[in-house]
Amino acid sequence: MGDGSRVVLVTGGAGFIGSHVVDLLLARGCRVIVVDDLGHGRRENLVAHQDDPRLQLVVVDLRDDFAAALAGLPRPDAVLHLAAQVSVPRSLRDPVVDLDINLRATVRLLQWAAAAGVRRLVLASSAAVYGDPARMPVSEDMCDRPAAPYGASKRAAELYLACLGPALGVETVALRLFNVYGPRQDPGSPYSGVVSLFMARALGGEPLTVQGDGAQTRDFVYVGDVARAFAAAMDTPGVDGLIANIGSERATTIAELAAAIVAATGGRSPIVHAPARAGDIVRSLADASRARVALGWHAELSLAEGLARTLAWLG
Ligand code: UD2
Repeated sequence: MGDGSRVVLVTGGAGFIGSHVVDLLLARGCRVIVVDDLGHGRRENLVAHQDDPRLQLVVVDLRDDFAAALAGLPRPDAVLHLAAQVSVPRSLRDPVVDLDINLRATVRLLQWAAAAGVRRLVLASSAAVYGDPARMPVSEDMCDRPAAPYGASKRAAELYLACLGPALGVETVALRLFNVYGPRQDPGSPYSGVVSLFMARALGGEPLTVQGDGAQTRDFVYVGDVARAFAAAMDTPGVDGLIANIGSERATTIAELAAAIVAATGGRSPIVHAPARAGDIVRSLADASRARVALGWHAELSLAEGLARTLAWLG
């Protein structure tokens, strides 16, 4: 990168992860078009760039006529597709909405990208494609049993990219994100990420609710590291068709996470227990060696440092 004439389109660019991708692209000299319906995304996430003429925000839902909204704008070199229906429980309640947003809109976006002459499309996929796999850590070939429509629609989107991308002449990469955390993650819903929920409660001196025995593990990856993965997926030559795990390769139990957050916030909050969440995955841990080899990417930030940065932002 570093070429100021490059244009990158980021869907979901006003969201938690997307806005960090936008920060990085602008820092590297790109022009950025953000497409976001501002359903979960927030203008505040992009406020640092409000006077930057290289950033353009187009407010449109990808289920609507987004092509009309994009007409007349510069042709992007790459599309980074992070707009999504992100709630696993909602995908069980509303599978057709999940399908429309996570699969149908992705296919339409790929067709638009082909017509616009876009070189490469990078999809934000998910560790949800794995369900509860028999072996840990998970590598990319173990993905046949998603536990919810969310994982199924993400997997289906990967498969559409794999067959349609070559047919339409668009290179594609899918990044399977593990549990992303960091500044701008919204603790506002019961289905928000556990880091943001625990931090908000700990800062308020309220109890942290560990669902289940707390021995379930997750692979927490810092949002800044994830943004670097998107930049690498966009720029690395010779990776057409790549699917890669994006995780820290470190397993943390939810009980450990709760204790670390209580300690980091001054230790006032009690930790209480509640029944395990229906359909909760017991273990999740990435084997990210493919990303390391193909993209030269690995997670750099330790969980302790990432939590400290997240707290500083909330603070
Ligand atoms: C993550 C992703 C989801 C999907 C999925 C794939 C987030 C926010 N969600 O879901 O989009 O990719 O992975 O498998 O990253 N917990 C508590 N107390 C709380 C909240 C959560 O104990 O107050 C537990 C919860 O029961 C679970 C763990 O923390 O065992 C992580 O929950 P989560 O909602 O942050 O993320 P997860 O892994 O279900």
